[in-house]
Order: sequence, then C-alpha cells, then structure tokens
Amino acid sequence: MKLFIYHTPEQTPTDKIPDCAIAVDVLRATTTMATVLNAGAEAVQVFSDINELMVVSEKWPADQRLRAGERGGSMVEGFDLGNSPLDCTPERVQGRRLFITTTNGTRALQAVQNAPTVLAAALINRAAVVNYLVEKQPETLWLVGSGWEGSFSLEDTTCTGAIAHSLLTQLNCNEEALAGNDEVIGAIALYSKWQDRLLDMFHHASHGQRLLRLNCHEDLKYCAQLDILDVLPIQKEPGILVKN
Ligand code: 3SL
Repeated sequence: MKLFIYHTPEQTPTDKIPDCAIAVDVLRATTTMATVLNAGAEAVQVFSDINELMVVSEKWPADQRLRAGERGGSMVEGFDLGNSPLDCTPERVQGRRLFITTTNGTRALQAVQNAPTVLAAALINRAAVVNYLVEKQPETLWLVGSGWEGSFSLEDTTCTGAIAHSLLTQLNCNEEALAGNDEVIGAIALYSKWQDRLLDMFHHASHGQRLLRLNCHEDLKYCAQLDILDVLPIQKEPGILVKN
C-alpha cells in the first residue's frame, strides 16, 4: 500500500485516481456524515451548490429527506439542520436521506468521487476506516483534507496523520514503506504532537476558533473523540454515501 496525503482538494491531483480515496473534514462535515449514518440515516448525498441540492432533494419524498448545510459555520436559511453532528439523533434521521452542502467537506468528497472506492473519515471513526484498509489493502490510497477555502487546516491533516499512524501499527511497517509523499511524514509528526490533546489542538486551529465564536464548544468536544463509532461511510454512487 502506498499512501499519499493531500492537505486540500485544491492540492489533489486531477490527472490520476487512486484505488481508494478518503475525504477528511473533522470540523465538521465528515464527522457529521459518520454520525448520521451511524444513527440510521438511509444515505448522505453531498452537494457543493445550494441550488442544486434544492432541485435534487425536491424530487425526494418530503418525509424521507433532511436538508442540512452551513455557510461560514451557520445553518443555511430554510434548511432542517446545520452541520452539527449533535443534531443527528436517531429520532431525527432514521430512514431519511441527508442532503448536505458544506463549505469545504463536500468539495473534498467531490474532488475524489471518481475513485473506485471513496470513504469519509473523521477522528470518531478512524478505527473503522483503518480496519477496512487493512482488510482491503488498496495499492494506492489518498487521504484528502478539506482545509478551509483552499488553505491547510490543522485538524484535517492531524486526522490524516492519525489514520497513517494507525496504519503503520496495524500493517507493522515503517514510514518509508508506507509514505508516497512527504505530507505523510509531516501528518504523522503532527498527530504524534497532538494525539493526547486533540480538543486542545482544535482550540489552536483557525476553524476551531471560528466554531468557538459560534458557540459550538460541544461540537468540538464531540469531534475530538477518537475511535468512538464503528461506522464506515462509503460511496455507492458519485456523491452518495451509505453505511458499509
Ligand atoms: O467546511 C465544511 O465543510 C464544514 O464542515 C464547516 S463547519 O464546521 O460546518 O463550519
């Protein structure tokens, strides 16, 4: 297995595709996707464009859909939900499809949607993702951080490092054998620095600070938990993720 990490969708190559690609948006899109599927949602369908989401979701039965999304961290006007994983309770989401648009996370998924296998990862489902990778052993693997509007984000690259770090242990190999680019070595170093202080790391991150200004402290606490959900969001057709 050769692992390549890209910090943002913009840095992700467009002239090739890996065997498996994983989008990461710890704060908060991929955390929300893992949570909603774990809570019994039928599927998650992602959009970068609000109008397109409205047109497609309009064709879905009203009692079987939820429209979710944020811009600048705040809920899109008229939607059922924002992008808080804490709102995704079984009572609210069971059996429904979540139509979601977010600033960066949905773009990361769309950047890799042509790969044969596409997953969504966060800290909360890191172990489920790593177990899948160890079982399937894709030859080429990309981890794509969502960043923030084209820039690096501390929390996404730390999460890619958490996945890489666990892969090293599970595959019993060294960094040189696993790493396809230098970003892998950097991400593992970043995770090693923060692994026991993930919530603290969010407080240092610019997007963590943005969410704190929006009173999302409970969201940060939830998103900072490692390996708490055994759920693997996997793409079944472009833009549509289901529980594996
Ligand atoms: O950028 C994104 O995709 C979102 O996850 C951002 S937020 O955490 O909902 O503000």
